[in-house]
Amino acid sequence: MDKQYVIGLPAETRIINNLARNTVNDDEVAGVIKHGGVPVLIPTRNPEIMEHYVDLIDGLLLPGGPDVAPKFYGEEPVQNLGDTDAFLDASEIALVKLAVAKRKPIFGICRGVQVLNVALGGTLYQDLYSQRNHPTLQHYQKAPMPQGTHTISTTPDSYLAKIIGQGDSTLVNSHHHEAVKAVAGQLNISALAKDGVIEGVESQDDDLIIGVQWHPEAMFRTDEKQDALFADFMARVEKFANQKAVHDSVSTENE
Ligand SMILES: [Mn+2]
Repeated sequence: MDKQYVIGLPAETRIINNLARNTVNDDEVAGVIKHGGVPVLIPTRNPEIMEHYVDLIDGLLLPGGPDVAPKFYGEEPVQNLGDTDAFLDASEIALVKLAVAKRKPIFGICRGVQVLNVALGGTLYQDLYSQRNHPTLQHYQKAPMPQGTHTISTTPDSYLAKIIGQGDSTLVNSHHHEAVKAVAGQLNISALAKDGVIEGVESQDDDLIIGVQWHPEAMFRTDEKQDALFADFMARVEKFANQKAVHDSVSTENE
């Protein structure tokens, strides 16, 4: 990659030593840097200024984090909903809508796949175990995060299958009790767990959006398939940035 591309990572606000701190997962930062990206942290207290950030970045990485407040998809909170942060939700939902409008590629991880689904009109299980009528696997694993524990089946001919392979044998880690329920209209399911829980979604007509329910950032150092997700993200960022550069130069010539 000749040029270095700027990747925005929304920051979760956490109270550390009695101070509110803007935090990102250093493994996600490392995955971006490994593949030539320049990560920038996006504070999320002010949803109304997100357009400025989307103009600054070439791609958006939506990280893992707390549950999504169900008011954003028209539901009341159930008993087993976890911690939520409506400022984080509103900021990330704005980032998704703006990134889609401005054709900046998105890579959603865990909470990230949930947020992008909600931003585009889908819904979530607030808690798989109390809301799902099927036998459900252990999706909040007790194994260390770098270790895969359940398999997924990629959708044949999906874009995800091109990255990590066709078939039903890819082992992924799992650290969630929420999951995509109704898939947003412009997304397709790209992967399922063996119990039917949705483990990946992607945009239908292009490769602008990829989201996975597991944590590739905890696995990419030792697992080639998970590393390929970060490599593909940066390749998509480069492709869309080049398309925009061609579009902008044509627009300038016509002025
Ligand atoms: Mn899972």
